[in-house]
Amino acid sequence: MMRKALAGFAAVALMAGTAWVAAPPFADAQGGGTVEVEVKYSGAADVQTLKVNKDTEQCGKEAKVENIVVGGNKGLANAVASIAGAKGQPTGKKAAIDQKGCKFVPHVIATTPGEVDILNSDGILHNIHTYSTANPSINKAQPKFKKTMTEKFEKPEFIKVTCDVHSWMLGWIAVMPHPYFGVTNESGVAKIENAPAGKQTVEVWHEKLGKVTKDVEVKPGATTKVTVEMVKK
Ligand SMILES: [Cu+2]
Repeated sequence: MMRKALAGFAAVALMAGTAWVAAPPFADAQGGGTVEVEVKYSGAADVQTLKVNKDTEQCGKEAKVENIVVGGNKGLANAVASIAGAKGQPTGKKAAIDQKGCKFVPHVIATTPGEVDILNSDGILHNIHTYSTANPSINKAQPKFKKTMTEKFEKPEFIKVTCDVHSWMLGWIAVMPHPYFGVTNESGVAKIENAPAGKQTVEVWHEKLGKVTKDVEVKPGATTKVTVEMVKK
């Protein structure tokens, strides 16, 4: 089923003449396993609270800047876990990030190269501004009537997203080179589905804490758990 869907996607990509034609063959998903990555951080959380003096009806009177979010059991949220150096086709799913309450929701999204929908649930003026090197950077207004803007991110990269109207707004779009990734939830857990079996290296990225790797043996058809500690740089 999955393979068929991916084959269909590849055919569409072929017709569209996109770069995916040159991508290596899809790794055999039937032999894949799940990796459950628990990311821990022993340091203190870093969430700044700022006073808001504009658009308070939608934004509220206070904004939180979520630099380091630590949940119960020292779980680190908003980290991207992936299989380092893996090869694979794009997910074929369009990712989305919303602007809601003058916050990017979720704070971090991860996707494979392609289109991303940038939503404006607030119904006020926002201004998307991305900071990237591999992809062209975007700096454009999203007026209140514009519910969705679709942007293309073709190259793997961790892209910082801000809003020039609301200085505290900060989010990340992780464009990953393959589909074997997950973003940690508020408990610090990310699931990587269908990861290629065998000896692999899990790489964890966090916007403030950088990157950490850990070796793991992925068992086909089973869930392998791994705990990764991040430390302050
Ligand atoms: Cu904004």
